Formats: sequence, C-alpha cells, structure tokens
Amino acid sequence: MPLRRDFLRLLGLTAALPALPAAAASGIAPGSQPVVVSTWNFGETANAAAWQVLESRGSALDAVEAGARVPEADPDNHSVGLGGYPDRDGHVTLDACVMDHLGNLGSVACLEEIVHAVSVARRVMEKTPHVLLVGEGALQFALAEGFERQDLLTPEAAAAWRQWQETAEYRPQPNIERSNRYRMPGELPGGETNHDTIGILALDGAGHLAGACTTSGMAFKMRGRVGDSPISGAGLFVDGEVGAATATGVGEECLRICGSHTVVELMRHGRSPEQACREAVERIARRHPASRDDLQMAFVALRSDGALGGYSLQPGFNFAIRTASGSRLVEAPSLR
Ligand code: SD4
Repeated sequence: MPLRRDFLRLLGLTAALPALPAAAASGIAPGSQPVVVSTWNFGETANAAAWQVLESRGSALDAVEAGARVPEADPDNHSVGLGGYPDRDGHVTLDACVMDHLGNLGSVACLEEIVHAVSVARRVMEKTPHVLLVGEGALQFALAEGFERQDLLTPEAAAAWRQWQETAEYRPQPNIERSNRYRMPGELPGGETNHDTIGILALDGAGHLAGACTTSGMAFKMRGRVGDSPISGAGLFVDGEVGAATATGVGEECLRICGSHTVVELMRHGRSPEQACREAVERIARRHPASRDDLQMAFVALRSDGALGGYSLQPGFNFAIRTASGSRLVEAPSLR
C-alpha cells in the first residue's frame, strides 16, 4: 500500500488510472474507465456503494448519490447527515448538492430533520424549475416528496454541543487534522475522527461525470450559516467536457474564490487535476499568509478522461479512490 501511494504521489496522480479488466468481469462497457473518488477516509465506504452502481452499469449520478448517502446515514459520522454536530443553537442543519455532466444541478441548504439531504438535492434538480431550496422551504419540499422527518441530533452530538457551550468560544474549526487545540472529550471537532464534508465524484461507463457534496457544515456554526458545499462552483462543480471538482474545508474561503469552478477552469486550461487543486489552494493561502494552523482547504478533481488528483492546505487530508482494480486511500500532498 505505501508503495502504491508513493507511486501515485510521484506521478502526481496525473496519469490515467489503470484500465479495467475485461468488460465481462466488470459489467462495464469496453473502452470506458469508471472511477469514483471522494474526500476523506470515510470515502472508502461511500465509494464502495457508488462502485456497486457503476458495476451494474448505473450512471455516475446514481453512483454519487448512493455513495453520499452512506455517511449521511451513519450516526457515528459527526460531520455529515444523521449525527452531525449541530449549530451553536443546537440545530443540525445540512447542506448538499448534486451536479451532472450536462450542468443539471440541485441543492439544499440549511435543511433540517431529513437524513438524506443529497437525495432531496437531486429531487430539487429533477422535479423543480429551481436549483437551490433553503431552510423551511427545503424541508416542506422534502416532506411533500415523501422523505421522512427525523431528529438528526444524536445523544452523542448533543453531548458534544453541551460540552462546547461550556467553553463558549465561538470558533468553528473544520478538519485541522493534526491539531489538538480544539480537542474535547469524546468525538471531537478537529479531532482525528472528525473528518468533514464528503465530496464524491464519479465517471461512469458511458464516460459521463457527476458529483455530489453533503455536509452538516462546520460544527457549532451560527444559526443560518451556509457553507460552500451546496453552492455550485464552490463546494462542487462538474463540466462534462473538462472534469469535476469538490472541496472540503473552510467553506467561506472556498466561496470567496469559487473554488471548485476555479479547479475545473484550471483543468480546462491544461493543468493536471493535482496542479489545478494546488493552484486553488495557493490562491486561498495567499490571502492568509499567517494562517499556518487554523485554516484548512482541500480539493479533489477528476478529469473527464479519468485522471485525478487532490491537494490540501494542511497535511492530513486524504481521499479515497475506487476503480476496477480496487480501492485505495491516498494522502494528498499539501502546502504546509
Ligand atoms: C463547510 N466546507 O460547511 C464545509 C465544511 C467542511 O471540511 O468541508 N469541512 O464550510
């Protein structure tokens, strides 16, 4: 595994991924090279669900939705869906987005009491003339679509919130993997197991790209705060002719540079996926020369030919890749 990882890093992950075995074995049309890539180590289980869809000749859109639903349903994941840490007033609010190779797009922001925000986002895309529904309206729409209402605040997340209230320092911190500064007993914002948003990108057997991004956002954020994840061009962007990108980290910074759109445009102009991610990260870092430890932003990109890469501001960001040759977790190169 380390050898494979070193090899990929050496290549800068710019080479296309290994070819599929025979179509008969994979169930995918010859000549195509399906791939799924997603943020963080929990991406591996998400990728497995997405891969099942691709293997049975499903679309990239179905694949990314299936993948994103895995951490959404996991109460032990405190940064996505059920069990996500609440805002500072104790409400779990979800942001999610899906986009396909044709630029079809659906999003929800500040959605409460529905586990599968990504699926509501897809319904927004497919069943409304709009691309983004927020808050109460998003909930109304979800209920009308038959989604079940559920309390998303688990006892564990509620305990973490109460503990946070004792310190009462309002400073949400996403994914500072190597820092113990914001550690709390139990499951920790910024702790090792508190990896944030899932962004998941897929290329299917028909050569189509799609992406999804879903999160409970920054732990203990202000009520009503929306991050980059549901915003097209920020937390996610897909252009079927060029590639797709997704983001994890401080949403405000990603929004300021239209991060995922920037990455895709850089690929359009010839940068490799990793280089495109790197330049977007550098653009953010240049605005914050002093932010050695307390600012994180990372991108993952998948080009329409299957080449992929990622880059992070802080060390410790990894992304999961699934191809016909198997699953692997890669530590992204970082600026710091
Ligand atoms: C947000 N970008 O809401 C998300 C949080 C995240 O890694 O990705 N953290 O700002």
